[in-house]
Amino acid sequence: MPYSYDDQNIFAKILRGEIPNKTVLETDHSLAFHDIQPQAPVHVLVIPKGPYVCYDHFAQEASDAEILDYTRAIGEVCRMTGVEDGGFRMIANAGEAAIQEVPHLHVHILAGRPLGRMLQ
Ligand code: IU
Repeated sequence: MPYSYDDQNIFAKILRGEIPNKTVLETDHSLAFHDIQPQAPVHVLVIPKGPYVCYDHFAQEASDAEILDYTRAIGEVCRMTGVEDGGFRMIANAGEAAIQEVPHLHVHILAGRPLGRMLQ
């Protein structure tokens, strides 16, 4: 399925420096920042810098360097936020069924409280 990327989405504006963010980590191909409406004591979003709508789009079209960088950035944020001791949850919503609000791939990292047994 071909994906079409909207470069006016809010994360594209953050990446262009048009909107501020609370950065946790920046690498060559990835940016991690605090969610503006945190759902847990730790709620960080990790995004690739490239124009990818969702994980499927990213996996199909990103370079090996981007995929390696993004994967490692997510892991590093897990360590930096100190969430490994108590555990954490990673979520990436895609499309309407998952109620993806921002059409730029983002992984949520949630931690710091009991997160329940099941995804809602
Ligand atoms: P979703 O998976 O697309 O539903 O998540 C989008 C997230 O982006 C959500 O948790 C918002 O609070 C968050 N967010 C943000 O951090 N900064 C913004 O300017 C906007 C949304 I709009």
